[in-house]
Amino acid sequence: MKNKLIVLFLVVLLTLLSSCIGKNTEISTAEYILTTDIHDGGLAFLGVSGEINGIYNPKLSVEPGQTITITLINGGYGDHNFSIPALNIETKLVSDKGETTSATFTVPDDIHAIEYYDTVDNNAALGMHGLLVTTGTAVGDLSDAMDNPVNQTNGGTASLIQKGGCGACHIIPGVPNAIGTIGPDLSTIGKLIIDRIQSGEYTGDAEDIEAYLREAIVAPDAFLAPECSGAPCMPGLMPKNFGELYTEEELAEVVAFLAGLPESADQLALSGESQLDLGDAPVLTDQEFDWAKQTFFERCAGCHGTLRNGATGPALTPDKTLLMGTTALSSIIFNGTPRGMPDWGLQGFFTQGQTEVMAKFLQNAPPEPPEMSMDQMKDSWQVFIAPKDRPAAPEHDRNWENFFVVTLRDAGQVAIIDGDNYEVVNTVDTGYAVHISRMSATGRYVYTIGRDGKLALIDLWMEVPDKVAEVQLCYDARSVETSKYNGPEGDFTDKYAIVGCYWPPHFVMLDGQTLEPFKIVSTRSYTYNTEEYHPEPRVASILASHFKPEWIVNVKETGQVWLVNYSDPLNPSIKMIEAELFLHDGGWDSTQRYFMVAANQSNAIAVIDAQEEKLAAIVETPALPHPGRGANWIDPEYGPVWSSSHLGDPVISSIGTDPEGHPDQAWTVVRTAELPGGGSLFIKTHPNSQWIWVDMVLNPDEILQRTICVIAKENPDQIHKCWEVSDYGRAVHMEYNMDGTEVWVSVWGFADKPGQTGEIVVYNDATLEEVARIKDLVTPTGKFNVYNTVHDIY
Ligand code: DHE
Repeated sequence: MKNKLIVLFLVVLLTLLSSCIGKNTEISTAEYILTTDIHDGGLAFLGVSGEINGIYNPKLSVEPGQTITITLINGGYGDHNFSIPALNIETKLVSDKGETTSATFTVPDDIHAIEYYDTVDNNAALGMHGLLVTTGTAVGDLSDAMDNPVNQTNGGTASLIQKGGCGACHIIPGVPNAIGTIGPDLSTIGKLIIDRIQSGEYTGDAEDIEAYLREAIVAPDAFLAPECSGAPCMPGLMPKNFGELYTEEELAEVVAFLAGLPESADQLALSGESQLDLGDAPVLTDQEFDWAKQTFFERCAGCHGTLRNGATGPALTPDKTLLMGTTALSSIIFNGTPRGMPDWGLQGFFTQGQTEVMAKFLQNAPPEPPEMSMDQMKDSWQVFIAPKDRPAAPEHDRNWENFFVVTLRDAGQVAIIDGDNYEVVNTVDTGYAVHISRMSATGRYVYTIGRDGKLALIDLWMEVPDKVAEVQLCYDARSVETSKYNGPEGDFTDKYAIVGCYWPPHFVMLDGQTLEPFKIVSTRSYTYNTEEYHPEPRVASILASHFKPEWIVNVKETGQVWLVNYSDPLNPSIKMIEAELFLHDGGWDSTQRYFMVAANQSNAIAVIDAQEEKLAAIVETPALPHPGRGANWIDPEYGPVWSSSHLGDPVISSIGTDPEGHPDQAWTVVRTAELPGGGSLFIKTHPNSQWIWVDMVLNPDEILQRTICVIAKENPDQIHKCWEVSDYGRAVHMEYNMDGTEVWVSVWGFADKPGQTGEIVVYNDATLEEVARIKDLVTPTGKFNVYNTVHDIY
């Protein structure tokens, strides 16, 4: 109390003195009074009197040529000083509460923004730093800096940060839409740096906060921050051209602002820079626009949506992309992100120029894609061999139930491979960027769906298994399933098929023997939680019930699981179950009563009780679950569990699935096991196996991309072993053979690099030793063993 009174007395005295000074001098002088205080669990300068009164680490406005006096009153909490290292200014130390010190200096002409600190001990790291900013210095005419329209706005610090597109990757308080989670969160960066420099982990050249930030901007790989939203920060993600993009003045302003965080955010808000004028989208030539439109549809719409409303990937509508700007967008497109965005540039799919064209395209409104009618579908429908002309029994003596149907993604084909001897039995043309295959209930027929919505029907009983029919049902599809029910309500074995489309958003029911489409059901409807109309609710995974004539259809954007009863297929009854937004992939639990589906962007697994036809639970999980169909196994402690891999967090998570035997653990994550990295798409096991296998195919690190790991079921908290499957490409998707003794892993190579197009590596599941390599396959990805796919064994 006594000290506070002393401070108050000194403040009054100094205020009086400064007002006297003000009367006798030119307006080119100013004085600021600061004291020291505790703030937000650290220390801070606290403004005293005038416009900075009560503001922590206030921005001190100055003018070039002005004479400034700074007075520091020790308000307690140890020794302090006031210092501006860039101007060689440092007051004497004040050790006792109430003790004052001051520094007077002239503001140089060539500064725009500069930092002040308390350089005693680690007071700066604890929060004692702020900004000295020249008033009236506009940030220059930004309009010709680059063609990002945000640059043409009000020219403040927020505009500068938007010019670099920093907010696309970083959380930056005070800057509109700066909520990116690709790079480190910068909310308190100004407070962290000194500690980091002193910690010994730092690998760059900086010795103070300003130099650290400058280096981080112009030479981002000199030191990688330890954490990027829960994952290790990866080299190469941040563009290296900010040194060219920003002028020296601009760079200094951005650095000064970041150094002053979080307090500088409040000041930005006070300055009225909380809104930016988006301006117009960048202009593309007709040729550029057509290229970007087609390429977006082929490569990007799967995750971001044809109308770009987002799902597996974030929304890319102009209200978001204009704020991100061309630089940030093209960097993300080129380099990918640790959370699963592919590195299209690094992989060689796009040149730097093409990524910029795509970045500009994304700042324009998305073009409206066409619908597809039943007539159009029927026009594309072809039956090559009519059902009556097909074999009545297998025409070969191969063990066709142990065939693997392998997606050759970029070839637009599937390979049918004999699982007993690894011979490629046939390679069949299917759809563009072919995605998955599912089998009919007997296993005799294979249904393969391409991203172009083309469905191919393959008969495995033919002497040389081949395509017997095909049809196109939409422009963009991911899923297909068959009717598997045979029971009191009828025998639907090999009778129907269903295709789920991304665009147009609908599903189509077809004759299972001929692929003649007979029913289209639109999925356009209302989001389950807010009842808002959604123009593009895409059909994600579809699974067939073994106990009812029903398909489980997952409608991604409205968050509904539809139970579609096909017993009266022209008049299907549909039960719509409210689940969670962003439903994607999933599979049955071991009893095949509960359907477990990842709501990936919601970080949750929805559990559907297919027997009672209701939602059983929403299970919160680590970030971005992506299970494929998941993995069922018996946990030594918690009994039956179902595990998911994750695109976001570097873990696998296991959920209890036994409400009868283990009610306390049912529908909760009972275990997580850490992986060396995130970006995992698939996990797999088999009832006969002691292991759970998992990939990390979308990890940005090229070693981890081709590494797989196994976890022992008897010691499930940790990895048993990880290894590289190849010296090129990516290791993706595991599948067991029929009896669960071998595991096949795809090496997803490069279609245009002979010798590295891709292969399948076969492992002995018991010993984890390599058994065979099936070479020279073109970009193999998913593999579907006939027996396991029919019976949903995973
Ligand atoms: Fe897939 C399953 C969607 C990218 C390989 N993928 C699925 C399913 C969906 C889906 C909805 C579930 C189908 C089902 O069970 O009925 N996939 C999508 C996308 O939207 C996404 C993210 C982006 C895109 O543009 O398509 C996408 N998928 C990929 C790939 O890049 C993969 C790795 C290689 C490829 O084929 O292009 C890929 N997806 C697979 C595989 C499955 C799959 C192998 C089936 C896993 C299983 O074991 O059942």
